[in-house]
This record gives sequence, C-alpha cells and structure tokens, in this order.
Amino acid sequence: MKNGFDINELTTSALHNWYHADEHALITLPLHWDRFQNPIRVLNLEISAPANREEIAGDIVLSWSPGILLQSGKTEILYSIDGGRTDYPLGTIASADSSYLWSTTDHPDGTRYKLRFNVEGRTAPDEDSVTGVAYTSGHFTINNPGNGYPEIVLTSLVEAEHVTGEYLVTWIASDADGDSLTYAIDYSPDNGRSWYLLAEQLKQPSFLWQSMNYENSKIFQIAIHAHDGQASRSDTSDVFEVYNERIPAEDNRFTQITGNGTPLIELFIIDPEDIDPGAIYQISFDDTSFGEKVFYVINKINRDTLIKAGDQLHRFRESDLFNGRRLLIDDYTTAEINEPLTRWETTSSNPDISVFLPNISIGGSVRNGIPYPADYRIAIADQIIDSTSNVFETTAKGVYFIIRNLSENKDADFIYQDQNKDQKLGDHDLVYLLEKNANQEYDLIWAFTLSGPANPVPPAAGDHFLISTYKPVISILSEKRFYSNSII
Ligand SMILES: [Ca+2]
Ligand SMILES: [Ca+2]
Ligand SMILES: [Ca+2]
Repeated sequence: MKNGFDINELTTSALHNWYHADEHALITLPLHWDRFQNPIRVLNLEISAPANREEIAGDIVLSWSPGILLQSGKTEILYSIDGGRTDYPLGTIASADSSYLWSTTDHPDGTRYKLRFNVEGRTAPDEDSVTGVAYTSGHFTINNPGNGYPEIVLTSLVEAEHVTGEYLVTWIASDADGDSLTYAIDYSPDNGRSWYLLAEQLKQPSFLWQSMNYENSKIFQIAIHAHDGQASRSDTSDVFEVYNERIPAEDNRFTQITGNGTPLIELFIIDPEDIDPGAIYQISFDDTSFGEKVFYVINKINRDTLIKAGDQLHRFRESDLFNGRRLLIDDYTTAEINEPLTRWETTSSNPDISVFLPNISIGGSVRNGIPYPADYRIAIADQIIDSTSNVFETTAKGVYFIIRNLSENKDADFIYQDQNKDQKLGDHDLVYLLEKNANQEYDLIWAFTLSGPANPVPPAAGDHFLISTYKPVISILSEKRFYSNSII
C-alpha cells in the first residue's frame, strides 16, 4: 500500500479530515514502523576510509559501498574535527557514486577527525527510498606539513559543579605533529572578568587543586592552555562554584561610623597565623570613583590599604585575602522594605501596614514609586498637626498625623487619598511618600495603606508606626556618598 489517500483539504474547520487523518495514522504508523525495523530498507554501508588513530595527509580517496545498486538520490559526506561533537559538510554527490577525493590540505591539523556518510537513494524509480548512515570508527589524524595547534578539552568542570577541598582538574590534550605539550591553568573568580594564574609548566594532563586556598565564589571558571613550543590552544570550563567551609571570626565587632547603609558583612578567619590580634580595620564604600560600587579595607592603625577597590559586594564571592581574613559582603542593589521592622511601635492599634512601590497616573503620565533608602515614622495626633503637599495637581489638606524621615532627620512630604475624608489615617487610606530628587523635583517613592484586621483597633493619638528599609551602602538619591564600618 502506498502512502496515498484521496487528497483532502486539511483545515481545522474540516472535521471529517481529522477522521481520515486518524485513520491514516492508525494504518500507516505500523507500516512505517515495520519499514524502519526492516533491514532491507536500511543500508549497511561498508566504508574504506582512515582507520582509528590512522594519520593522513594530502589527498586521500574515501570509498564506501551501500551493498546494493542505487539509481537516484545523494550521498552527503560530513566531517568533524572534534570527535563527532560538531559535523560540517564536506561534499554531496550522487548516490550512484561510491568514492570521493578528499584534499585534506584545506583542513587544519587535528587528532580527532571523524567522517559521517549519509546515503539516500532508490534501487528503481517506483521503489521506496532506502537510507544509510555510517561513521568512520574512532578518530583519525590529519597532519599536513607545518605546525598544527595543540588540541585540548577539559574533562572535569565541563558542567556546573561544586568544588571543595582538593579537586582533581583533568583534561585530554593531543598534538597532530606529535609535539610534547606543557600546560598552564588560569582561574577567574568573577565569571571571566579577570583571570589569574593557578598553575604552569605542567607536564601531565591533570592538576590537584587545593581549592580551600582560593576565595569562595559561585561564579568561578578555569581555563586550561596547552603549548606545543610554538603555539597554544585553550579550553574554558563552565561556570562553577568553589565553596570551602570557613571559620567565622568570633571576636569581630562591626561599628557603623557613618551612612545609613545596611549591608550584611561576615568576617572569616582563613589563616590564623596571619592574624594580627590588635588590628582595627575600616571598610569604606565608594560609588563615585569607578563605574561600579567598590570597597576599601584599611588598617586603621598603620593606614595600610589592604583591599583597594574590591568589587565583591553581592555575596557571590568572598573578598580578597587580607591579614589571614576574608570578608563576605551582601549589599543591597536597591532599597527594600524591612518587613520585620515595619510595624506599630505602640501596642494599642493593630491595622496591617502594607508598604509598596506605587504606580499612579497623574495628569496623563504614569509615575512609578522609587525604592528610597530611608526609614519613616508615622505618628497619630488628636489634632491637625501636618499638611499634605500640593504637588501632582493635588490640594494641600490638614491631617491628624505627621510623618518623619528618620534617616535624614526631617519632616516627610506626602500626598494622601483619604477614603472617608475625615483627615485621619484609617482603613484603606493611601499615603504616597515624596522625596525631592537632584533636580529639586518631587519623586513618588513608597506608598502605604492600612487595612484590617477582623477586630480593628483604629489608630489613636500617641500611636506611631515605623516603615523600615534595607539600604544599599550608598544611595544614588542622597548626598551621603560614603559609608564606613570598623571591624575591631
Ligand atoms: Ca603538521
Ligand atoms: Ca604542533
Ligand atoms: Ca481617613
């Protein structure tokens, strides 16, 4: 039976065609399956081509036999230089032919060549096609005159991995000319941005890496280089994590000197023998001198700069080693609400406080709240003690509460959607906090609303609550540019 049914219009609206399609599939799938399983329809190719580990150069004749005479169709020949990982077309010829002259001088030296033959044709015009695929066995070498580059492939750290303690880095390397190879390894703790030497002048294709002597980093990479005396080639690992357990420095105390930033900072002892017990260190942050935020570690006693412009600020990576220690800093990218501390500071009132970044349409343009790094205290009074701002086409109104920006020690500006127009903070009222930007224009920052709970105790005079934020060490919105911590 041929693959033919009456020609049907196949559209999703023509329901009867789906019936035929179903019937067609039911009948033909077993037939197709039978064809795939039937060896008569699949060619067994016999190949005469470079054997495993054979070395070739110049012009060579590749030949093969499909075992039966093919009258039409084609044969594709593909080659791989990397042991079959990637195939590239070499040539396409009629399937009646069974040999091909390959001029290897167009190809670089290599020890991991492989060929693939895809044959497809018919023994007679009215017959089903037959197909065959065959590969040369193993790998062969092309060694044309002149030096060829070494070949190198990492066999460890190929996919994301955890490295801890002693780790054996392994690779496979070869050289078509038979040159002896030496190896060097570079490492990058920062996703390939900067590279440092890990080992060099290695003769064996492996290296026992003492990873505990290197910084913990989730974005580590290594690159391995093979050199044949004239030229070198490299392979680079995937990004992997180096993690070795650290001893927390028990005696460390952090004292905030200036600024409002709230980074998390941990101090570890890496080498107890290098620790100077009397030292006092200062960490300073700077986002004005470089294209990114950086930190410095200074020995306060002798003014030595121990870390200059460190960029390990986001917990992915430990700092460089200084005096037998490393820091792990986790700075905030933008201000975030500190949920545990955003709460009523007095016990009588209980509405839930929800703080968010608003986006509201004012005068036809949408304004988005900016995560501003400041803490605010909202205090309830029994009389009108403050007024909303008359910005964004709103009218100033007296209110029974006042909002202080605690971080900058000033009264806060705000506008207000007063649900029941009583000028008192209550259920579902919305308050939009405002701060002036560098152009002295108001920006919308955080907004908050009060709601619930089931048995509400509404705010009363004397009650106050806090909006607390986690803050980056340096705010782009404030004038404060430096933050320091001292570690004693
Ligand atoms: Ca050569
Ligand atoms: Ca070579
Ligand atoms: Ca109200």
